[in-house]
Amino acid sequence: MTDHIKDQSSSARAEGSGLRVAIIGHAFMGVAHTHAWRTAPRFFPMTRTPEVALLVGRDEARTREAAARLQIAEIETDWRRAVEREDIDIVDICTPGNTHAEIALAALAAGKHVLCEKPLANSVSEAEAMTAAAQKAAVHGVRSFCGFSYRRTPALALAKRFVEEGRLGDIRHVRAQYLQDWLSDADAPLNWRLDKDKAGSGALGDIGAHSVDAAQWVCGQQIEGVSAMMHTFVESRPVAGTAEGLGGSAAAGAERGPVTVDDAAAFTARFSGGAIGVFESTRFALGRRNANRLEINGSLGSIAFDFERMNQLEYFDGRDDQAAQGFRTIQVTDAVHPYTDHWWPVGHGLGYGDLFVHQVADVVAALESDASPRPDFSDALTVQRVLHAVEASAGDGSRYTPVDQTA
Ligand code: 4PW
Repeated sequence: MTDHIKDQSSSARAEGSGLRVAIIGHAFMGVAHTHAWRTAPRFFPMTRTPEVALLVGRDEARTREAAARLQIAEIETDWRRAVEREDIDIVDICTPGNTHAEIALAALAAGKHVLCEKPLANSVSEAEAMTAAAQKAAVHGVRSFCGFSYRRTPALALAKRFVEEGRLGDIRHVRAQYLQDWLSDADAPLNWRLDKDKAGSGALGDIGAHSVDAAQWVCGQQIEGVSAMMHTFVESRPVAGTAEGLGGSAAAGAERGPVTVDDAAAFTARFSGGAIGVFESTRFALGRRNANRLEINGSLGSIAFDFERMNQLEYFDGRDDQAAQGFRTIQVTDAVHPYTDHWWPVGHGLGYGDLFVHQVADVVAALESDASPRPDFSDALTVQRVLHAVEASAGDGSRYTPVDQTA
């Protein structure tokens, strides 16, 4: 392991040098990130062009197949070798949460910039260690970044702009729901997202983390306290199929194994600026495929966003003439909107994969200016602390006040 950190600041490196990326993990997020590193330079100006140089996976045959499909020239089956390679500038961690800390700490110590998928880690202590290491490496120009990709949705970035411009006034209510339904079928097989040792938590960390980050970022306030409930509807599932897929349905009668995480989480929250919040995360909202929603009510106005209509933002201006008041739908596809001037003309809109393209564009722009891309590890640590508080508040469910039916 390198005992010194290579100086990665702009003054130390060759001008215009490219950015060679090692992607660790080749499932859903590995594919999304590969797409992004390849596409971003075609739409966003860069002086340091990223190149996906290496794909890392434990299983050699599956990693070779993925590399061929993704057209990546080299593979490694041990992330440690990838992290130590002199010809790698960025380590992009697209693996389950139980591996994030070990890989990120080694990469930072080796002087590599790190992009780590969310949530940052499976515990606050891991997230704190990663943040401390990132702050130490930052002295040498090494940057860290956590992949809360929904911040890169133009409509959510516009909502943040509206809050910062004071269009909503004082923020009073934050209402965040992340609703999916790929686990509604009790015979959908187990995968790593249902294993606490790998995922850390279930719906809370996998999708609730996005809601926490987006709410704090758009409102510019941090969550200071929570009161929570967590629940598991289906306690065992078929041990079948690949360990990665989202959903599906295994043959009836297949051997079953335990689900060790929450299927759903619900919590109320108090924000640092005085707002109160209501959060819901579930993968059992039958009919809601990827309804990542955020509504904010202020003293002057409101916004409402639903990822299932990701190119739109609902906006209510309380200062409109009373007779004309109502939520208006903004098509967030014009050049005046965040990110959109780099893409298609006249309202053609974007998709899920483009959020990761924006993420890469923001990371590369930050590296070119020696800035720290956001959200960095310290931002992600605030999310980790909220997740921990939600789990502590929910506890074993015994603290939930029963309704006295006899009164
Ligand atoms: O963060 C990801 C979400 O955007 C999750 O890990 C999976 O993909 C499930 O929902 C989406």
